[in-house]
Amino acid sequence: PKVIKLSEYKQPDYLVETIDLTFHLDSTKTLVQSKMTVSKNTTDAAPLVLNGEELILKSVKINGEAFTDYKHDEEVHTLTLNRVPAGSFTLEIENEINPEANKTLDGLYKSGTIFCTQNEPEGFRRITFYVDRPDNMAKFTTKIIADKKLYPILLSNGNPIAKGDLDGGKHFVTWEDPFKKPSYLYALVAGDLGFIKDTYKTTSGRNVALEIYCDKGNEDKCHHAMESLKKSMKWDEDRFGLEYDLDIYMIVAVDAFNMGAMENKGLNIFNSAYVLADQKSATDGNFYGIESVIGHEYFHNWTGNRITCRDWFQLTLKEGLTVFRDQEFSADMNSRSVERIQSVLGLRASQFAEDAGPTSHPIKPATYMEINNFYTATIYEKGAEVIRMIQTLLGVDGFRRGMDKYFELFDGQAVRTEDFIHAMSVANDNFDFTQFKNWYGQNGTPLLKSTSKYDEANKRLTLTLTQSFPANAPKDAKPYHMPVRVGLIGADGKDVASKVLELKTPTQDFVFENISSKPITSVNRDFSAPVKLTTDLSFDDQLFLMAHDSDSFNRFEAAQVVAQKLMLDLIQDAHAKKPLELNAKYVAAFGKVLADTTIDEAFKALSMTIPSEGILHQELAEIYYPETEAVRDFVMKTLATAHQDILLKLFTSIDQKGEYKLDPKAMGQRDLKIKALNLLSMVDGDKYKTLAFDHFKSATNMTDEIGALSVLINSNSSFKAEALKSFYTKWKSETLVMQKWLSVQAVASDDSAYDNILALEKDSIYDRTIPNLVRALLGQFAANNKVQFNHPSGRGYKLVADRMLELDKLNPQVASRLASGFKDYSRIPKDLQAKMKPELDRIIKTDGLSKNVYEIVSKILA
Ligand code: B3K
Ligand code: ZN
Repeated sequence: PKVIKLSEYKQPDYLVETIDLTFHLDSTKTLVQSKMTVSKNTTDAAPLVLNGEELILKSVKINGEAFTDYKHDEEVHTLTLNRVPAGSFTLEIENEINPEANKTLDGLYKSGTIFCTQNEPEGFRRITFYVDRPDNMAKFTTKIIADKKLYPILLSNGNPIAKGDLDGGKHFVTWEDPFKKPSYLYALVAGDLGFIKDTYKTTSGRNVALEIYCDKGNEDKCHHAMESLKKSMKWDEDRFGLEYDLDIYMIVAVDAFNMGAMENKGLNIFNSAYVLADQKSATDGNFYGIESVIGHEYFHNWTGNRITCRDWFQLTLKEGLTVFRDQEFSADMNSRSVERIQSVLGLRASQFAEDAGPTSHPIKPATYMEINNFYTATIYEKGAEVIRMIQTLLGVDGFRRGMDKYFELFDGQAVRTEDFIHAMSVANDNFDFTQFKNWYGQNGTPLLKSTSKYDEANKRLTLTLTQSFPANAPKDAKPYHMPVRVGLIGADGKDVASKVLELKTPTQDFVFENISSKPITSVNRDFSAPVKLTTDLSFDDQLFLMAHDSDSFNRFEAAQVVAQKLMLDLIQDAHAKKPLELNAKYVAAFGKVLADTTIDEAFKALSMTIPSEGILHQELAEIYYPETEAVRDFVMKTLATAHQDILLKLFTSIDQKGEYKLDPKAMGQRDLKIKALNLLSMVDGDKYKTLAFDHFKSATNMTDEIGALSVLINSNSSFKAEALKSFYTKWKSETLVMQKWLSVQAVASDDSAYDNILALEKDSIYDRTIPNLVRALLGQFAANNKVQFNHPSGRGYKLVADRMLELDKLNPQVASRLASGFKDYSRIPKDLQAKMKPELDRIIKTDGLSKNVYEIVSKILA
């Protein structure tokens, strides 16, 4: 497949100014009529080349006359029109598509009985022939014609301007979007949908109609999404002075969707997992995720839609910025410190792993084969960290001035990351971002080392920060400009100094004067730079930070650093078949945190996090999967056995009889109970497994119900089978809940996971054309059941490779994401490599492989 390069960017030869679309909707034969005004955008003699994929061309007219001087090349997906008029002209095209046969879930397709679209990044070319790239911005109108009984609701972007009945039981609605937009933001929905309605009054007093659509019967599960939408609208006004700009905002929930949600102008389309929730069927994590994704798509209206990307290499311009905005929104709506810790844990689990592996790329890549492969943790989450660093360098007010400037300069345009940086700079006395821009073009997680020296005689502390690059960074990598937030803590636990240091050179000394006694250093507070930090702090210093750091992130982090170090040593012991022994000081410190009554429940629950297998694998030159799992189990069991009384007290003292609430306190309490139960279940004997089964049976909400079920499965309790069965009987008609049921079984650590997966695929609740179900079962197995996926027989590899190849024919985007399980290839033991390699070879040699899968697997094998 062809490699697309940023360095070869060229403006489009032709631009579309307006496009009027008419759809005659039909499940297998939809007629699309498009009428565009087109004008030339180059002085070169160039034909008009339109993108188009899987389209049946019916007719072409220019300025009202039939036009025949074209070539439709279905191999390379283009329609080339030769000798088109010199000035502006109208181009009319008719084509036919088959939405029901479209299982790629890109373009126009059917999710159940609902017609819907997904056009980012290159789906619009599956609807009609077009200059399908984000720097071509046009005004869209849409007339939808469909059977009135089957499809009473007809939606598209903008405002409805006409509607009426037609012959033959049909009706139509016409929509007009007053804002110019790229085709990737285009949307259409039709169906017999249920909905809820509300209104929002903007600061300037305009009323906006809010509508959320779903399958009939699910209306009651849309209220949390509606509340989240109103909160998002208010927050963007308060924090960034940004108001919504149309009279109507619609969200549609569908079951068949490739990702989380899509920010189409005025008509978001969502994976139903990010809309539908109620106490009984959704976890606290689901409620939290819905608020954040509703926010994310809403915030795109300004950062993405009003100002969009010039080309797809700029993806982080809208995604990194919008993730940063949704993280800040979540922090303001919930607990700021919990939000920060959770997002850093997420970054480390996915982005750090990605950045150290075969598909490592900078937040602004220079090349791609398939752009769908670049909707990654790096573009999104690391991108958000880069934006956060800009805010740390400029301050919250300076950052806001930069945002205002960004909209002042670029509203209505398709721009580059450099334009964003330019706005930030001019709004802040021309702040020099020259070196900071290295964050955009260099891959690999930077390493940061901190050491300190205290000079007693002069009451002076010198902190030395040293940055370096990981092995896979570019050969000519240049030092980063890093904001490093640092605190110095006195013996009484109080800060004696706190500031943001700017590290620009490979190594730099920072001097603090008038420090009366030797302090403990707290470095990279709030995770101010997305780096891997090592320090000269002793074990006791870390325990001191755990108890005293005023920065909640570093208080949390200290425990992780200690646990990680101990566990990495234990993994080597396990590999050498030495007996395992857990450091007693750590066991005691863990108990202190459990017993501390000054810590709130949410933070305590987080502090009970034992570094995940995935995090530990990142630190291993050669990955020992069973040893890592065994060590983690050993650590949890040792901690639990030592502290069972206090754990049990934590579990029983939180009373859940009152009203079900979704505030941070109530969510923290539920999380703490499950974390305590999970630890207790590791203790020998049946006592706590019975407790878990009781918790499962008496649960009145999904957080407790699925939490307890997963504890029963992980502890391989004798209640496991009964619990799984009763859960299935209770929930089998709710696909979102069944996805959870599949996942807990897919990640089960015992040998039965493999056979279970084969059986579950045959269950009537499973459907491989629904991405959520594939991800819940096979995606979870490949990514999060490391021991079973990497089974010495190689059966895990073969299963996932088989499914990838089957799915690649239906939905290459879903197939290519399953490949992530293979990304450890270069670091697994030789005997596993010998099993994995033939599967990777088999995939890459398959005829007709999508470029999605080809790109990822070829990088793994490189
Ligand atoms: N912009 C979309 C993602 C589209 C992914 C296409 N493979 C959702 C989001 O980031 O808000
Ligand atoms: Zn986004």
